[in-house]
Amino acid sequence: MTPIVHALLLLIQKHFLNYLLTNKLKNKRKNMFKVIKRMTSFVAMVAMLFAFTTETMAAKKSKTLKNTQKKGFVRCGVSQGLPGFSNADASGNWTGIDVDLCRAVAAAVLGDANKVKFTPLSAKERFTALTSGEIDILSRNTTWTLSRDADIGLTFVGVNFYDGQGFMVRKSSGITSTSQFKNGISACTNIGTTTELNMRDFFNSRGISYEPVAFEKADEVVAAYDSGRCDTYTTDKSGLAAQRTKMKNPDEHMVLPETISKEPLGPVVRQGDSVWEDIVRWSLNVMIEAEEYGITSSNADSMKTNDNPAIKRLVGAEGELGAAFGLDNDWSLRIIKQVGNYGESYKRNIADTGILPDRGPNQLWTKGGILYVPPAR
Ligand SMILES: N[C@@H](CCC(=O)N[C@@H](CS)C(=O)NCC(=O)O)C(=O)O
Repeated sequence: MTPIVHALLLLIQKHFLNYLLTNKLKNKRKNMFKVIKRMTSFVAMVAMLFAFTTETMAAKKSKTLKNTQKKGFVRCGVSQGLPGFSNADASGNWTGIDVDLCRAVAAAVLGDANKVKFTPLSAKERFTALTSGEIDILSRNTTWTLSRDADIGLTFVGVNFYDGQGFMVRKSSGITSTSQFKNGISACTNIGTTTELNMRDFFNSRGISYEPVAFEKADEVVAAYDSGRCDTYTTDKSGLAAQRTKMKNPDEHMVLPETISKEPLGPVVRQGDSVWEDIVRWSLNVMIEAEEYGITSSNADSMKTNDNPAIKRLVGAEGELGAAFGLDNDWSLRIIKQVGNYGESYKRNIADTGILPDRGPNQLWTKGGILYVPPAR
């Protein structure tokens, strides 16, 4: 029950008792006590009703939460295979930091991080899959831009990887900087991406003529570049590092030092369900803040008795953070225990796999990076 509702009920009770005492009933003490008794149980009933309604209100408000709980799994749109971000092994097990975000939401709303159905999507088809209702979270190395966010159907909830666009070339080309790019250069890339647009801006603003070679499927882009169809392969630098691992001879290629754009990658939800949007946003924030406070999948339970109230709140030992979303108070504890904090997820998926061992900007603000999330309180 919220403090406001509680205060309201006490006020009603007080006024009613005053009324009883100042009226004719004053003399009929026996009757009065009966009425007070009835009144008290009435107030208790109303209180229970209020408590029940406030708890279920959030769930009622969110059609997506209700449907997800009914279905028993989170419907998550991912890439068609990008190591470190969203990638399936031979048995169809998905891993990656984008995958972990969806697992975190499943742990929060369903109690089990494994209850996720992953839908691989090309860059071109990803937004339609979300707006048409095929998926409920798009967690697919997707850049947050004004036009995408302002799109009638889409809402970005945060950033889980700060990236920028780069270029890969064959070492044998002798190119070590984009300043050596010459007219007629051919560049392989994915259709339906910010990459295509940035590449156009980059070459046009420098007056360099270029030949775009674009494919819908990432594997086609990689294969085309790898077979020598293009002089350069351009995409997010994380993508270049990840796709390089798939090439015939990764050592024959290098990523040039220049970064030509800002690519803040993050999860997207359908516009119009603000409770669901909040759940996804705060599932991500919990992972980042847990790292900030040193809460890990292995020590989360023991943090329940920590002296720091901020830590206690994150593991559900203090406050009622879950109620605002219509969730229980262990929602965030489950995320940390089952999926881990952001640092654990980064290490497991991106650092230990050799994709990008250095966290760069994706380090906590307290350690010189730009990962800074609002407080969970
Ligand atoms: N971040 C950019 C690029 C996203 C993108 O689609 N990148 C490609 C190249 S790394 C990709 O994800 N490929 C994997 C796939 O299509 O499954 C965007 O949001 O437009």
